[in-house]
Amino acid sequence: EYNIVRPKGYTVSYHANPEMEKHHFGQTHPMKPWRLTLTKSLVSSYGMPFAMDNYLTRAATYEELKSFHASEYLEYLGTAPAEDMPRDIDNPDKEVKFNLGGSDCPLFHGLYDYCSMSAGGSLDAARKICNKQSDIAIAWGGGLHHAKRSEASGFCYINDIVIAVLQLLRCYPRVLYIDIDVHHGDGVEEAFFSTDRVMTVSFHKYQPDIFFPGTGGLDDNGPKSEHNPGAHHAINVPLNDGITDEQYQYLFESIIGKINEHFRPSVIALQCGADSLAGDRLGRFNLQVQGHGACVEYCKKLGIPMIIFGGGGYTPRNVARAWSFETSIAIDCHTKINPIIPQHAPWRDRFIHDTLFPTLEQILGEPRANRNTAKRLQEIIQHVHDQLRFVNH
Ligand code: TV1
Ligand code: CA
Ligand code: ZN
Repeated sequence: EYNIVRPKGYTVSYHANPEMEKHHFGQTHPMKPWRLTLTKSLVSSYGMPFAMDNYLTRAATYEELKSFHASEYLEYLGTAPAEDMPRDIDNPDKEVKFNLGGSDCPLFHGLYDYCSMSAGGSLDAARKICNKQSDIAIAWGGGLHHAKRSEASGFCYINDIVIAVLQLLRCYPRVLYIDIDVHHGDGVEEAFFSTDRVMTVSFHKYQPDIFFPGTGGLDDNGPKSEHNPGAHHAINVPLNDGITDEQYQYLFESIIGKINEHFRPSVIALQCGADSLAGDRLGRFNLQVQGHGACVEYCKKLGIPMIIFGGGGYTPRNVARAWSFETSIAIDCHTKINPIIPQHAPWRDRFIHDTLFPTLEQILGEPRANRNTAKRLQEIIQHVHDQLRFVNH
C-alpha cells in the first residue's frame, strides 16, 4: 500500500527492545520512554520494517558499560534502591551520590535494565556498522549524551553514545559525532576532549545559567593546553530561541559540509534529539519535522556509514513523527511516504493532527519569536571555518 521496499545497494538496521519502553521516570518527569513505543508503532504502520533488518536489542554487559564508566558508579547504579516517591518541585532533592536520585535523574524501578538496554541497542548498532552488515544503523533508544564517567546528568545515566563510538574506533580511524538535540552534547564532547580521532559537533540552545547544561559556547573547542591533539576537535553551534528550518538547514549544511572536507570522517554518529522541534515541552526552537529530517538526509547523502541515535524529545507525538520520518529517510522512501498518518495506526488520535508534517500554526498556534539574526549565523560559520584551518586529515 505504501510502496515500502528495501533500499537498493545498502542495508539499514533497526535496533530496539520494547522492554526498555516500559520503564517510568515518574508521573511528572518529562522523559517518557513510552515515546519509543509510539515511534515503533508509527514506523510499523507505514510498513517500514519490511525495508530493514530488525534486531531485538540485548542489555549491554557490565564489562561493556565499563569501557566508559567507572566501576564505583556502575556498582551504585546497579544496587541503589528505587525511591517510591520521585523527586520534583514539591519534593525537593536530598543529598545524592553520583547525581543519582535527584529530580532529573531519579532512581526508579528497573533503572539498571533500562540503562543497559539503551546502551545494548547502541552498541549492537555500532557492531553492525563495524562488521559491514549495516550501512545505516538506527538506535532510537540511545542518544543519552549528558552521562559522565562517574555521574548521571540531565536524564542520562549511561552514555551509550560514548560506548558505541569507542566500539567504532576499534574499526575506523575517524568518527564524526553530530548532535541536533536542543541541549549541548557535553558528555560526549568531554569524553573525547583529548583525541583527534573524534570530532564532536553540537547544535544547541545556549544561555548559561538559564538553559541546561550551560556549556557549549562558540569558543569552546576543546582544551588548547599541553599539546592536546583534541584541540579544535570540539565544535559548538550556540543558538537562540525560535530558530527556523531554513536557518538551521543553512547552518547545518555549511558547517557539516566544511567539516566533512577537512576532517574526512570514516563513520558518522548522529544524535537526533527531537526536543529541537517546535512545540517540545522543554525545547525552544521552531524546527519542523522537515527541517529536522533534512539533517539526516544531508548526512546520508555524504555516503558514509552512519549510526542514528535518539536522545531528548518531550512531546511524544512529535518525537514519533520526526523519528518515523527519519527512518523513512534512512530507507529512502521519504519522497513516497503518505503524509497522512495511516488509518490503522495504533494511538492515531494521540497525534491530534492526522499529518506527519503539521504546520507551525498547528503545532504552536503562535510561533515563538526568532532571536537568531543573519549576522550571528555568519559569525558562527566564520568561527567554525577558522577552527577547521587547524584540522586536516
Ligand atoms: C521531575 C519532574 C524532573 C518534572 C525536570 C527541565 C523534571 C525538568 C521536571 C527539567 C522539568 C531540566 C536542569 C536544574 C539542573 C537542572 C536526553 C540545576 C519542566 C537528552 C535534560 C535537561 C535534557 C535537564 C536531556 C534540566 C536531553 N530541564 N520538569 N530538567 N539544575 N535540568 O535544568 O538533552 O534531552 O522541566
Ligand atoms: Ca545538541
Ligand atoms: Zn535535549
